[in-house]
Amino acid sequence: MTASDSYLLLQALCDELARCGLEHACTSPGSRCTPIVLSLVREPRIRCWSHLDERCAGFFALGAAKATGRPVAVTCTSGTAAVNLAPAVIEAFHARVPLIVLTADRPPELRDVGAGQTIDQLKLYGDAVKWFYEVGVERATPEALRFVRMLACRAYFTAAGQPAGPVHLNLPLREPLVLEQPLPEDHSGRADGEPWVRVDVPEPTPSIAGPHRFDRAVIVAGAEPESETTGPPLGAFAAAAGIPLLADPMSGARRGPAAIAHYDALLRDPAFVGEHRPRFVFRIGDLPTSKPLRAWLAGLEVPQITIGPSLRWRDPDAVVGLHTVTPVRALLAAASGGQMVADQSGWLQSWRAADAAATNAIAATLGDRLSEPLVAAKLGEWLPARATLYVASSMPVRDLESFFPVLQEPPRVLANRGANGIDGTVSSAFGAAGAGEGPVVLLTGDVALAYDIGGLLAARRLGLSLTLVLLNNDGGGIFHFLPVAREGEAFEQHVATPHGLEFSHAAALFGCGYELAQTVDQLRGAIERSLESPLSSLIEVRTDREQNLALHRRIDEAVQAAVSRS
Ligand SMILES: Cc1ncc(C[n+]2csc(CCOP(=O)(O)OP(=O)(O)O)c2C)c(N)n1
Repeated sequence: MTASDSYLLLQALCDELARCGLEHACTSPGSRCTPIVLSLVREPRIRCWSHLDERCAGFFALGAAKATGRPVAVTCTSGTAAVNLAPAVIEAFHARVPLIVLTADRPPELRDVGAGQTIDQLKLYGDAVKWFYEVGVERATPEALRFVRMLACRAYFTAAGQPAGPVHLNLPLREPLVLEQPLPEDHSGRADGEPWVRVDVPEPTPSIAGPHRFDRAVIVAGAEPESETTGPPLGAFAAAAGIPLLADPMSGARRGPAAIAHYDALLRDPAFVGEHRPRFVFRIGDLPTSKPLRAWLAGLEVPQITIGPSLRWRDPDAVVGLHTVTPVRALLAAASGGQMVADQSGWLQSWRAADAAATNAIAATLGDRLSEPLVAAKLGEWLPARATLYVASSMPVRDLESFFPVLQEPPRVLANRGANGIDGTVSSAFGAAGAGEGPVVLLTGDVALAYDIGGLLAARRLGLSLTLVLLNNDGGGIFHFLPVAREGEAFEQHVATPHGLEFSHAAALFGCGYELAQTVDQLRGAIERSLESPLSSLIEVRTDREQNLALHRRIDEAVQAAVSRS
């Protein structure tokens, strides 16, 4: 076996991935992975994004795959490099994001004998991949080339198929790792440029018989990989059917006259809950984060039905009675095509009146002083529909759910909510900025930013434009909402973890613009300037953890008072 064999097989693998539709790959440096990296880089249809750190590479690939809805490849060298991809692989598995992980490895004879940078990489990610395959070390015979082409198609379509997720190919490579002579031409692919194998999964066409009515129903919509195509018809359907739509911004469905923005605040109010008992619940996408919403769903003794393109068991309280496995779009098309009798009972109007009262109470409580909830609300107002808002876990994603307004054409909202980690947030947002369309704004806390500060390398090295809006409360503000906040100094040092970092230095180190915004107008101006700029910028808003907790409490009280008056 020669270097030509490895390169011929890898060239076929990359050609085949590109034929399937792969457009983006992330690389990281190393020796053993050289043939994979060079083969990806030499494939003109694949754009390669270079990273120093595999954790960043993995999350960048994740963000790119989320933004495009298509598989993205990520490769790395052997050893702990491959382990550093694990957080992104696990997030991709839980969030149904298609990734193709190509790890380089030592060949079998160099394993478990003390060879350098060699660990057991077989099934390294356990059950968090849809498919693992240990590729053989082969001569590039016509049969092996054909097999590798089939393998590439299988990897691509397995990652992309419902539910989407990561696949892992482990690629043992023997030395020499660089070519000594030019690679012979390879014509082993299909002559028409098509992939070796195509996969045809016809979309089901559900039929809904007879006139249908959904009195006193609600729709709960959470994060959904296909939010761009399901969000708009869902908003329109709910409005036509007169069904309140409790939609997390990540669902893409917080839009139109049936969307209820402040369900998180409304469902904290026992009086409101008592007066708004539904008869049906339709659940689409992931469960939203809101604790009051989850508790409310858990306590309802009414039929609850999930709708989604694959069977998933997102029901920690075991209250769902029917899982309807069908693409949401197809079902909505069938329902809208039939005879629909809208709920005329005033049910939706009652939810809307309460939501309007909550909106006013929140606006009055927030005023125009910069605060964490106000930033979440304002980003909704300011960002154009073509923008993507990437939101960090912790309070940013919760505040977005609680305070993001109902809009006609909202921006797309993405977040790493598969496993709810704060790791890799910056890199994921850069991945979305690199591979997706339209400007990307990241809303992040300071601990999440500090955690993935190395992700900022993508700004200058990869020439990417990302607007980072940093809510800096010097620690994890979320923990003040938990009972552990009573634990004094131990809480402060070991849970809240203040760090005192001066983030303008980080911006300077990584070649990002920096602005400190102290008023709403300054923040808006800074965001507008950043959206126009080809460079990345960090826009910092300083807040206080204790005051943030108190503000959230005041908002809850104001909403309850307003709703009981309405
Ligand atoms: C990888 C990972 N480690 C730890 C946690 C636990 N965790 C949840 S929120 C949080 C603090 C986040 O702080 P920050 O990003 O500043 O946001 P804030 O809470 O202030 O909104 C931590 C450590 C996590 N979610 N993910």
